[in-house]
This record gives sequence, C-alpha cells and structure tokens, in this order.
Amino acid sequence: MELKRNKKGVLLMTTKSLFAASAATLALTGAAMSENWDMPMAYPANNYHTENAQMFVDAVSECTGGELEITIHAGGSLFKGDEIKRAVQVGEAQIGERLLSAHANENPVFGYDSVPFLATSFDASDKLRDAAKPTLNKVLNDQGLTLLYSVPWPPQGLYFAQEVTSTDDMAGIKFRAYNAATARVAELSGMVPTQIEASELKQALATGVVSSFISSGSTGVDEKVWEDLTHFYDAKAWLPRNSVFVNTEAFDALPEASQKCLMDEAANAEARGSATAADLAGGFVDELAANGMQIVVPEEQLAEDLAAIGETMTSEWLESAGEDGKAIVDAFKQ
Ligand code: PCA
Repeated sequence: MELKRNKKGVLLMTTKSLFAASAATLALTGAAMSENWDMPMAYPANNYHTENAQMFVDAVSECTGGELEITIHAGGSLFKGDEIKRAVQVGEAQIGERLLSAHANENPVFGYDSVPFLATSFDASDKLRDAAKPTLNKVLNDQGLTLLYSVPWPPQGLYFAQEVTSTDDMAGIKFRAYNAATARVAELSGMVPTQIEASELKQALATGVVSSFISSGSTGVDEKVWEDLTHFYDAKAWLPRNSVFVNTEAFDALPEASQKCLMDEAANAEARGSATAADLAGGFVDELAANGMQIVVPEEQLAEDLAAIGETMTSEWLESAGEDGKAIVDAFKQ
C-alpha cells in the first residue's frame, strides 16, 4: 500500500492505492465495503455553507445505508482554503468545498460569479449558475473533478474603518482580497490588496495588516468585524458561490447506487443552500448594524465610481474568458 504524508503529517493513502486496497478487500469479501471520505472546507463550522454540507453528508450516509461516510473538516483545519482544490484533484481528499472564483488564474471561467453587477440578486445568481454549468463542468472535468453543487454567499459589500464617499477616500488603504476580482476592485480604487483566507481575516484586521475588504454580511458576522471596522457599504456587487466537487476517479469507483445518492443529495443541498442564504442575508446586515456598524447604500460619487470599476472589470473578464465567457453571459441574458 502506498502511503503519503500531507502537510500536517497526517498519513494518507494515495487515491491509486486506496482503490487498489478497496478492490483487494472487495475481492476477499465479495461484498461492498464502506467508503470513508474526507471533506475539507474553508469556512467556520457554524457558517450556513458548512451546516448545509453537514446535512448533505448525513443524507448521503443515510441513503447509501452507511456505505459512504463523509467527514467534514471545517475552517481550513485539514487543508487551507487555497489548498483544497488541489488536494481533491490529487486525491489527498476525495471531496471538498472551495470558492472556485479564487482559481480564476487557472481559467477565467472560474470567475464567472465575480463579475461586478452582472447578477446581484439570489434569483439572478441561480440563473447565472445554470448558465455557467455546462462550461464549468467541462473545465472541472478536464481537471479530474466533478461538480456536485454550489451555494451563493449573500451580496458583496465593502467594509471600512472610516467613512468613504468616493474611491478618492480609499487611496492607499490595505485591503483583504479573496480572489483575483476582489484584488482588482482594490487596484482600480487605489487600494493595496493582499490575498487572505477568511480563517485568517480576523487576525489580519486585529493586527492592522488590512483595514478593508469586500465580502458578505455573513463573513462580517462570522468574523465579528465590528470589533475593528465601522462601515459596511452594501454595494451588492455580486454573489460569489462556494462549490462542492469530488475527485472524479473516486466518484467513478463508487457503486452506481451511491453515485446516484450523491448526485440526488447534491441537488437537494444546492436548492436548500440557496434558499438558506437568501433567508439569512438580511439578518446578517441587521446584526452588523446591531453591533454598531453604519450600513450605507452607496450613492452619488461612490456609486458612480463603483459602477465604473464594474464596467472595466466586466470587459476585462469578457476579454479573458473569450468564447466560454460569452457563452455564459449569452445564456444568462436569454
Ligand atoms: N465570504 C467569503 C467569500 C465571499 C463571502 O461573502 C470570504 O470573505 O472569504
């Protein structure tokens, strides 16, 4: 049996040896054996994305009669957010959740959900997801991954430690980015972006590494950002999605009934997760306000500046995503 150590020193069987071992056991017992999968996730255990995934893995355990048990590792505890996709590709984990837009450097298609002001409501986000699905599936399949489901974050707004009325007020501010699009927002508004995972955000704010970022009310509440920041500009720029995907080889090795169960429960998780996100969104912003933050809808110069940044970024994305990007936007606008 082939064993590898991951970065944390945990012994892992490689995907190949895992299948060899499974095949050997199957041959010996002649019976289906139960599979145990690891599911790294980047966000806190009590975030709705993670809770939704917990319901998903419980339902999978149930409908496979315990033949497929999936263990969630929340908060970047097994692999950090930026390691999860690679870990699933190489089979160090069989399934995982990741903000695919953070991988737009591999393929601009992954950034389809972070094009400013393209889809700014939950309904539009689901429509855009459907429009992107065929293209996204193709790109992921070429990387040895199979998409199971995706769930939106609430609309993205800008957090600051001061009032801002235009991008002029943002010059030089240190800004936390979570993907290329958020880094570009910072650049175009004169701020200085640094890529930081949500699990490190609180520390980065507390130590002054950054004092601004763009995200949802959900992450603002998770990280109690009112302890360091004062203003939330509810720009509703886009609704990025967390995607759950599986290593295709691991998926193909499952009995057909388990594959069907996984796909059916993924569809349930997608519908449930989108509905939950929409239900919770307003409450997150209320909670920011209840903890003393100013909630501002961008107006006048600020709204104009953000719209201009959006236009620039939309044409840049369309340019870089080429035919694939055009196909997604055309399908979305139909
Ligand atoms: N929260 C995640 C991504 C988008 C969001 O709302 C984050 O800030 O990392």
